[in-house]
Parts: sequence; C-alpha cells; structure tokens
Amino acid sequence: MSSETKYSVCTICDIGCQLRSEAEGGKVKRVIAHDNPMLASNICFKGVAAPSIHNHEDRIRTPLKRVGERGEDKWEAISYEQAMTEIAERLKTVVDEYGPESFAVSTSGWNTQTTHATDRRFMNLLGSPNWISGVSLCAGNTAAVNKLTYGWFPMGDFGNANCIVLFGHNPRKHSWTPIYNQLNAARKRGAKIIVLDPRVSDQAEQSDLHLRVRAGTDAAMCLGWLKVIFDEHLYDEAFVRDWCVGFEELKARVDEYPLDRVEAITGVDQALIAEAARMYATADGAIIPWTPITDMQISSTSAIRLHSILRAVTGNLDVVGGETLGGFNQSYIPESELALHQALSDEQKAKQLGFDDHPAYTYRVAEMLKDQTEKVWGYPYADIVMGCHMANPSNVFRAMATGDPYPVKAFFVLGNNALMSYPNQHQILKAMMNQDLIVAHEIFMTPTAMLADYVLPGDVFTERNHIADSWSWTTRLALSQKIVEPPEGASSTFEFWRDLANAFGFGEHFPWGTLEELLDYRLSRSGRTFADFEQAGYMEMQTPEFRKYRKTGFATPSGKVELSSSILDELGFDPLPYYREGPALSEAYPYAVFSGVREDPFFQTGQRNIAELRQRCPVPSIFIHPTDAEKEALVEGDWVKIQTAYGEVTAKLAVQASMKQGHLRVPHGWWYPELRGKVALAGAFLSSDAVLCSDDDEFLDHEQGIPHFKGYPGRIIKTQKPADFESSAYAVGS
Ligand SMILES: Nc1nc2c(c(=O)[nH]1)N[C@H]1C(S)=C(S)[C@@H](COP(=O)(O)OP(=O)(O)OC[C@H]3O[C@@H](n4cnc5c(=O)[nH]c(N)nc54)[C@H](O)[C@@H]3O)O[C@H]1N2
Ligand SMILES: Nc1nc2c(c(=O)[nH]1)N[C@H]1C(S)=C(S)[C@@H](COP(=O)(O)OP(=O)(O)OC[C@H]3O[C@@H](n4cnc5c(=O)[nH]c(N)nc54)[C@H](O)[C@@H]3O)O[C@H]1N2
Ligand code: SF4
Ligand SMILES: [Mo]
Repeated sequence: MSSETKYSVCTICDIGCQLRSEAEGGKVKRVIAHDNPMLASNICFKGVAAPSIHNHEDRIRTPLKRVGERGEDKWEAISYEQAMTEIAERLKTVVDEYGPESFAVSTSGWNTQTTHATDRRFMNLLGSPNWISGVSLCAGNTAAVNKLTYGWFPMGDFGNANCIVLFGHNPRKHSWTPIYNQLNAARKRGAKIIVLDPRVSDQAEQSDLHLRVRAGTDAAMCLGWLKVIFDEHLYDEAFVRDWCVGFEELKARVDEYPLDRVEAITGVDQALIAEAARMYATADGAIIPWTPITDMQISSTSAIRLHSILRAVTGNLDVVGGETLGGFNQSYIPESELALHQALSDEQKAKQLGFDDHPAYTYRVAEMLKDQTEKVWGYPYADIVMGCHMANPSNVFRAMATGDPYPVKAFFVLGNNALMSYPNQHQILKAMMNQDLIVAHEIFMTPTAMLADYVLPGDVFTERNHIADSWSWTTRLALSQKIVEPPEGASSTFEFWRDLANAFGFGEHFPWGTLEELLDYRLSRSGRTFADFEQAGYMEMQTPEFRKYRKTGFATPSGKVELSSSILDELGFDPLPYYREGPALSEAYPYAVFSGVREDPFFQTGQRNIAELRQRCPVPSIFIHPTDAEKEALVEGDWVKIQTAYGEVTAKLAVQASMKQGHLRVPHGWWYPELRGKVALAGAFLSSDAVLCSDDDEFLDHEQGIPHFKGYPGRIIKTQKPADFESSAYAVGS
C-alpha cells in the first residue's frame, strides 16, 4: 500500500501547530512532527490522537434529520442535497415571518477555519447581525478591547523579551504546546517569568516570582502595578508625552489604588506586588502575553485594558522584545474583507443583540473605529481572532428563549458545542427548545447537535486544503494540505455557506467552486495560486515594521494610545480602568469557584469518546486545598457536588496542596458520550461548569457582558458516585 506525507495545521485546539500527517490506503495513519526543527520539538496527546479522532466510528458521516422530539436523539439519514433544500426553505420561512435578525449563528475557532468568513458574508447579505462565538470568552474579546486602547491586538515577541508576565495562563507540554516551548526557550535565555495564579501552576512552579492572587482580582493587581510604576517614575515619559492621551486622569485613578488596598483585594503581599511591578517595568523588553483568564471575569474590560496600558506606558509597544502591532498580511485577502461587513445596513447593525447593553465587541464600537482602522491598517473592519463586531451571547440566548427584545427563531451552530460553552446552560437549553430551526455542523453527536433539526457532517483538517492565517493576529501564513478524502456526506463549512447562499440568490457573491478557488482568490493580490503557495514552502511571514505609528498614528479616534478611552466615554462607561468585585461569597456559598485548568487529553468539550485520551482522564475532578477538604470532612477520591444558587455539578475530589485556600476548581466541558441513549443529552447537565455560572447582571462585565467564570460563590458537599457512571466503560475502577 502506498503511503504519503503532507503538511498539516492541527485544528484540534486553537493554537494550530504545524505538523505532518501520513496516510495509507486512503486513511490517516499517523500525525508526526514537522520537518522544520523549529517546529518539531513535541506534539501533544491530542495531536497524536488525530488519526483516532478522524477515523473514529462515531464520526457523523451522513446528513441527519430529526425524527423524534427535539433533543430525543432520533434521526433519519438523508442526502446532502435534501438537507440543504429543506434547511434553505425553513430558514426562509423564519426570515419572512420574523426578519433576518431572527437568525443567529454560533461558531468557534480553528476547527471551522475553512469558513473563510463566508458565514459573516452570508449573514451580512441576508441582514442578520447576530453572530456569536466562543472567542467572545477567549482572545476575540481581548482583541476587541485592545483596539479601544491602541487600535490593534499585539503579539508578544517571545524570542527577544527579557520578562514575561503570565496572568494565570499556564502553557505546558499538552496545553498550548508551542507557547510552552517558547517559554522554555526564553527561560533558558535568562528571561524572567512572573506568574499570577491562585494555584501553584506548572508555570508558577518554575517562575521567578509567583503572586498568588485571589481569583477574579487581576484588574486590581494591574492598578497596583501602575501605582508603583507611576510613583517610582518607571514609565517611558517620552512615549507617554508624545503618544498617549489621558495620562493625568489615569494617574488620578491609579492613586485610588494604594498598595495596601491592592493587597487587601488580591491577597498578595504589597512588597511582592512592588517587586513584580519593578521587574516588569525595568526589563529591557517585556511582554504580557494574551491570557484567557482575564477574558472571563467581572472586571474583564478593565483588566484587558490595563494589560494594554501597562504595555504602552512601559514603552513596550511595537518594539523588539515587546509587543508587535503587525497589521494585515498584505498578500492574503483578510477575513475582514471577505466578511462584507459594509453590506449590513446601519439599521440592521443597530439591532445586534448586546449593541445597547454591552457594546465593547459589537458593531457599535466597530463603527466608531472604522475610519481610523482603514487609515492605519487599510481595511475599515479589523476582524482579529474573529472576535470583533459580534453579538453578545447572553443577549442572544435570552432573545431565543423569550423573544425579548425580538424573536430569534433559527439557530445554526457550527463546530461549537454551544449548549455547554457559554454561561447559564439552563437558559441556552430553553433557548434551543424554543427554536423553529436548528442546524448543527459537527463531526460528532454532541449534546448541542442532539438538539438540532438537521446535523450535517463536517470535514477535518486532514481532509481539506487550507492556508491558516492566524486570524490576522500575526502575519503568518501556514500551509495545511488535504491528504485523504472526507466522508461522502461531509461538507466543509465553506461549502455549507456557499450552497445556502446559492439557495438564497446570493450566489454571485460566492463565485468559488472549490476551497482551492477561494484560496486562489485570497492569494490573488500577490499574483499567486494555492498551487504556487504549496510549491514555495509551508510558511511565510512579513517582516514587522516597528513603530509604524510614527507615520500613521494609532487606529483610535485620537490617533494616540488612549489611556482614557474616548470610545468608552462616548458609550457612557467609565473611560478609565477600575476594579469591580464579583458576586459576594456568603455563609451559604463560602468558596470562590473558578473554571479552568484544562485537562491535558481533551480540548474543551471534545474527545471524551476517544478511548486512548479518555483513559488518561476517565472522570472530571474538582480541586480543593487540603485545609478546606479537612474542614468539609472530605478526602481524595470522594464524589462531591459543587452547588451555586444556579445549579450543581458532580465530579470526583482531588485534594491538592497547590490549590489556594478558599477556592474550588470546576472543570469545563464534561459530558459523557457513553451515556448517550441512557441519560438525557448524554449527561450534559451532570458536570458542566456552565450549569453553575449565571449571566445575571452581577455576574457580567459591564462593557462586554462576559461572565465571571473566575471566582463565583459556591459550596461543596459529599455525594454518591452517580449511578449512571457505574455502567460507563471509562468509569470502571475510578
Ligand atoms: N462554560 C464555559 N464556556 C466556555 C469556556 C469555559 O471555560 N466554560 N471556555 C471558553 C473557551 S476558552 C473557548 S476557546 C471556547 C471553545 O469553544 P469551542 O471551540 O466550541 O470548543 P469545543 O467545546 O471543543 O467545541 C468544538 C466542537 O467542534 C467540533 N469539531 C471539531 N473539529 C471540527 C471540524 O473540523 N468541523 C466541524 N464542523 N466541527 C468540528 C467538535 O466535535 C466540538 O464539538 O469555549 C469557551 N466557552
Ligand atoms: N490540553 C488542553 N490544552 C488546552 C485546552 C484544552 O482544552 N486542553 N484549551 C486551550 C484553550 S482554548 C485555552 S483558552 C487555554 C486555557 O489555558 P490557560 O491559559 O493555561 O488557562 P487555564 O488552564 O484555564 O487556567 C490557567 C490557570 O489560571 C488560574 N486562575 C484561575 N482563576 C484565575 C484568576 O482569576 N486570575 C489568575 N491570574 N489566575 C487564575 C488557574 O489556577 C490555572 O492555574 O488552554 C488551551 N490549551
Ligand atoms: S497543541 Fe496539540 S491539539 Fe493543539 S494544535 Fe498543537 S498538536 Fe493540535
Ligand atoms: Mo480558549
């Protein structure tokens, strides 16, 4: 049997490692390291398991139509053509009755990368602004908030930085592997690493300084750092004078956070706070890499803005060893253009759910930044990490559930387990039960897909050609080659949107017959085709032009770095960063519960059905500090429930000295594929963090409306191992 090897960009998690895949006899056999030594050092468990995922017997291989009640998980197999005809007809009925804004889409990051913004393109032509994504909680929202300060989302120069600050972010061998490698290389070079984490995480263990912050208090910590930096004149006075606005106002705000106050809020000794601030501010080249931890907490907008302010005032913006403002890759048409945001009228943009309540990443801000973005970066809309100009998920699910402020009656979900991937899972279920039409585009039958009317099988990264462009965050373009054929009934997300567009009479805007033609189009301004790109190599990047702002200014309304945000001011929010306390702990709910610490063998809600991965982590765990365990009369291995005022989840107890006292860690993403047919929605409500976390106002960041997943009130009680688990193949012996 002949075997071959091709370049792949792994899309199992969002970091997109460059690897190679081997196929034999029309099947993927192995995923192996890249041949470039810079890219070859290691592959995580999940990447190695790609052939088991791609060839898995549970993969959906043919379009399915619901025959039972919604959520009953009963299906008939139909053809792709029948599915698309019926979906188009039913969507037209909804749009005719309720208007285009009654159509919402939820999608995700890398796994649906072959969409090439055709989803936004379709929605913008149709007239719906109600697109949401998991990136509203992860990097997409950071990008949007960074733009408020200096008009772009920078990438840290790990290769040259002399100090790296990790706010919770904990890359390790099987999580964010390429960043883990970069951190190891930096440490070897002598770069200092500061970690802020309630736990003694893997990165904290090896850090130069570890600040054990109380969960959810990162914004207060940053204000404390600025207090030290301003009081001790550790900032770049020339840059602040020439390129920043709002310094005096910011300084006055920072003066409200003396270190004794910051110590009281964060639980970190003030001498250590000052030492860390000095280490960061005096390093010759320092970075604060993006972190999801500040993307999911009550003061998120302030915390993200504070990171961007720290970068700017310490002179680390757009310099070697600092944070690069890369701009678009000029040889690849960006998603920002493909999305056709201009096609959506102002009237429809203003209907975007969240536009009034929580506008920071909606079209409302995008419109305010449009002229300057075009002037500086060449395009009016900068879709960085997909996350800009989107609706607020909680507002969308409320509208779906209740019709407030208007009905949303059709919901398409592509490569995203939406039921479990936002706060308030109870409301999401209610929302989905109230739909006239749900379509899921998936590779496995997830709890979300079980709630659909139609499930369309997706392809995977070994089955399609692609050029990954790092979502315009950097200028890197990476080659990913098809090595095997997708299942016969499968479609790429691009084909799905193109075919739907044809059914709606928008075909002229989707003139690409194949993905390769679309890739040719995206490369056309550099006079190349996909075949040329494949021939030339596997990766290219543009050399950054540092301090471009000296020629163009920043892409903000003032053209400067806005320490005080004119946009937040105009929207009626506090223009300066502040700290807000999350929902209060109480006698009934005395612990601060946080989601996070991803399990090594899985990506988010996925892969619980992949035996070689599940064996590494058969059941979910809740972490507790030994002192708290003793107080609660609990021991390692007990089955426990975390309860909040909103719900409860069950998992096994792990007593860990590395935990911070007073905190409980709840895992994200657990459902039980093996309980399909035995427990409703395959146990999606048994152990999911989204059951515990509310989206009531006191849980939501004001400006973005994102939930507080980092330190909400809960309690822990002992329970029995759920009876259903006894029959679970993976729970044996656990
Ligand atoms: N409650 C809660 N919600 C969260 C988080 C949390 O901690 N708690 N974390 C947030 C974070 S950090 C992130 S990054 C997001 C992640 O949210 P998602 O990126 O949606 O992550 P997954 O849960 O892995 O869901 C992806 C789905 O895509 C399917 N899939 C995989 N490959 C393909 C493909 O090639 N084509 C198609 N069509 N489908 C595919 C998988 O089977 C899986 O069901 O969730 C966010 N939401
Ligand atoms: N194997 C594997 N790897 C993954 C993923 C996966 O699902 N599986 N998911 C990927 C994705 S999409 C993401 S977003 C990342 C997430 O990965 P990371 O960025 O590493 O984040 P987490 O693992 O959620 O949590 C990291 C640390 O944050 C600490 N922490 C909790 N609350 C707070 C807080 O309020 N403040 C501070 N400063 N620290 C806090 C926790 O104690 C924990 O040690 O992992 C990526 N890598
Ligand atoms: S870290 Fe693992 S799962 Fe993520 S892209 Fe790399 S190989 Fe794939
Ligand atoms: Mo994430």
